[in-house]
Amino acid sequence: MKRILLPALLAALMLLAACGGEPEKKETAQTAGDAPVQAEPVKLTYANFPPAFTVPCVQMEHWKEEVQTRTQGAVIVETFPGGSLLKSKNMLRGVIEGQADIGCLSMSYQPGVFPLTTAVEMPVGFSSAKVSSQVLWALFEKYQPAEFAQVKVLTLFATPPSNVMSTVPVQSLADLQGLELRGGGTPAKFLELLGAVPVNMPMPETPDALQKNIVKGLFSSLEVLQDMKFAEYCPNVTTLNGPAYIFAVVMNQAKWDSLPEEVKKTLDTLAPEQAAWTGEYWDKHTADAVEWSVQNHKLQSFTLTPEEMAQVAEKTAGITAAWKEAATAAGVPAEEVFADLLTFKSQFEAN
Ligand code: DTR
Repeated sequence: MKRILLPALLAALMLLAACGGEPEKKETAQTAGDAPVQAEPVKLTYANFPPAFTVPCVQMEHWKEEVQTRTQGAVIVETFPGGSLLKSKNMLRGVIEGQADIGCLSMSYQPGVFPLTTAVEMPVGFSSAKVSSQVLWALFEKYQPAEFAQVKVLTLFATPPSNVMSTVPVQSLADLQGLELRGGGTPAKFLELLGAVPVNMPMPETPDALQKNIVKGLFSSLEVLQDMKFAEYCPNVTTLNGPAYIFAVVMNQAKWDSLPEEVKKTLDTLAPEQAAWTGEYWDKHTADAVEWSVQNHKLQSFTLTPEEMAQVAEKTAGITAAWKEAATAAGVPAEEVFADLLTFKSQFEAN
């Protein structure tokens, strides 16, 4: 009898301790401050295509830190730079299909796929990436474009203006004629109208193409002089203040829908702040990279004469007209969007 009673008594005591001894631990979300604390953190994978040390990946790590801090650990983000999870070409599809929860893509690499947001690639003379990134977000918020209907947009950002980095000095428009330069999307169109030969290839393939002399340079924001070590091959810069490249960070819609409301709120609040942070960081880092290239690779900078710059504006003026036509055909209210683009630009420039 004793032998049977003792284990039964012990089991009963353990059950009692489990049920009533300690304050109840909730399985569901509790609110602490403005973010939820969950029993099990939500884990999100975040894919990016360029190497870890480039700006699109620096902004990814910043976002990750912000999210983990603001949700007090309720969301954990695992980052995959360098195309280690998904490559640039299939980023949108990959996120829609759930191969990654989150992905960073450049709309500039897929002409025609993003008819509204590519307004921000127009050569309207953006003074900084901070301004163009904020304008991009403002347009997105106002129009909620159909091009992102299948995903949740977590943030958007744009590069500083594109300029020529080349193996040979480009001191005039004549030097640009027939010159093969890496470029994509609207920036590539801009090059073409000036007589250069744009070659579309992903950023990570460019160092190899430069070494093999397949391209004589590239047309991009200048921070890559340092980050991708392009200053080594291209110690010449020509200022054209050409169009920016634009980026989006998107999330799988079903994954987004499954997030706790408090987490969604936190991510929505972060979205425009992240756009401004990335633009500002990109501007500052670009200035530092140019200085680094002068110190380490004797970078030479060239500007065109005011007459030639007027020719640049004249030769590339058709880009905006062509965008309006294509955007209208895709169902975008192009005139209204373009007018808003200019209004938002002056508003953010004034701040
Ligand atoms: N210029 C575009 C965008 C870009 C600028 N810096 C980076 C760094 C990594 C990837 C893309 C970009 C481009 O050349 O693709």
